[in-house]
Amino acid sequence: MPKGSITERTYIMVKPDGVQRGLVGEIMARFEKRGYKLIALKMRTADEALLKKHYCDLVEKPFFPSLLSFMTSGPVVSMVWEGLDAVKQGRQMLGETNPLASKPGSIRGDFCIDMGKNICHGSDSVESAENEIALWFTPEEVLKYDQTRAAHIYE
Ligand code: IDP
Ligand code: MG
Repeated sequence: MPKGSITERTYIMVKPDGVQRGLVGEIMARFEKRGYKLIALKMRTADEALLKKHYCDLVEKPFFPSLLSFMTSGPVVSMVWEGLDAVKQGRQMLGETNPLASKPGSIRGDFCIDMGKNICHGSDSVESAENEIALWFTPEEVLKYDQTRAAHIYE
């Protein structure tokens, strides 16, 4: 078995621009193909109260009002992916906050140009992942099941 935890979890969200642009399947496919296990999935239009909690570290930023109106403008797709180094690998797969700094091959590096429309969210630490998962899902919505292909993904 690998050194790290294969039950590390990250919160990944396709933002309203990603949903509108038809990138939900593309983003999910990348995590599936990489080997991660999908353990929660939901679509909804988030309200301001939820987003103020989700982005609590950004509420004082000058761009926060536009971030809020963008994020409440339409449905988002929320997911929890589980597997080795899910948080760090998830961030690598997403790319940098600024698409200009995002390498081709990353989601942002392949599909977007503007920081305010960067199509996806991924937790930045294991601690924030656990907080975000608890914010966007009830405990019952986060599933436990065996990934039968795990023996082909992990040593
Ligand atoms: P992250 O999404 O890569 O974790 P954060 O710093 O947590 O980046 O910011 C959350 C989101 O707020 C970003 O994904 C982006 O959509 C938006 N954002 C961050 N910084 C700026 C900015 O300077 N201008 C406009 N939007 C920003
Ligand atoms: Mg962030």
